[in-house]
Amino acid sequence: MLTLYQFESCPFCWKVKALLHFSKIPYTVIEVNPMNSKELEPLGLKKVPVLVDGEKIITESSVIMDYVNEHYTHLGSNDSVAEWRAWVDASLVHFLPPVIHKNFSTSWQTFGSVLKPSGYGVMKRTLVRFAGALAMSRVALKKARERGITDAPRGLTEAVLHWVNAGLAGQAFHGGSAPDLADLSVFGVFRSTDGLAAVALARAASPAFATWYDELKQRTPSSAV
Ligand SMILES: N[C@@H](CCC(=O)N[C@@H](CS)C(=O)NCC(=O)O)C(=O)O
Repeated sequence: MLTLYQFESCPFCWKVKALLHFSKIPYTVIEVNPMNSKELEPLGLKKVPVLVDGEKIITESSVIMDYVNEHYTHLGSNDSVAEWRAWVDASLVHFLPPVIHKNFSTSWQTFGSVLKPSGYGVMKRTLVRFAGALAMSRVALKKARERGITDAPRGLTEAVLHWVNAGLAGQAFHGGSAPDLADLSVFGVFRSTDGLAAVALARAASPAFATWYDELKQRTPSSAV
C-alpha cells in the first residue's frame, strides 16, 4: 500500500492525488501538521508531498507522478505534456497563493475549508487556522511580489486562458478524449483550492475551463483508504 504524506492545502500534493485518484490507486494519507511538520521528522524530510512505497521514499511532486505513472498508471507522454507540466511548476502554481490568501479574512476562509477534512479537533483546527491565516496572508503576497506578480487575479486569469487556448485547444482534454499527465497536473493545482477564490476566478474567466474542471473532478473521486 502506498502512503502519502501531505498537507490538505498543498497544490503539489494534489497533483499527485489527481493521478492516484484518476488511476484508482488506493493509498493511505498521513496529514502533516503545517506548523511543525513533525510527522516528517522520522523521514528526515521537510516538504510534502512524500510518497512511501514499501522501502522506497520518493519526494518532489513531479518525480512522484513519474514514479506512480511508471509503476502503476502507464499514461503516455510527449514533449507537449512535459512542457505543460513544467509550466505548472514554474508558473501556474505561483498565482494561486496570493489569490486565496489575499488578506487575513480570505486566508481565514481558505484555512477553514482546507482544514475541514484534516481530522484535527476543534481546538487544534482553530489554532492552526488562525496562525496559518496570519502567516500566509503576509507570506503569500511577499513571495508573489518577489516573483514579480503584482496583480495575481489578472495573472491567474491569463494563465487560465493560456491553458484553455493553447493547452486544451478545443479538445475535451489536453490528452484528447482522455486526460493525460498535463491535465492532471493543471487540475491538481486548482483542485487544491476547490470551492475557493482561485477556482471561482478561473471558472468565471472561461466556461471551457469550468467544463474541463468539472469533468476531471468527476473522474477523480478519492481513492484514499
Ligand atoms: N518542488 C516541490 C515543492 C513542495 C513544497 O513546496 N511543499 C510545501 C507545501 S505546498 C511544503 O512542504 N512546505 C514546507 C516547508 O517548506 O517547510 C514539489 O513539487 O513537491
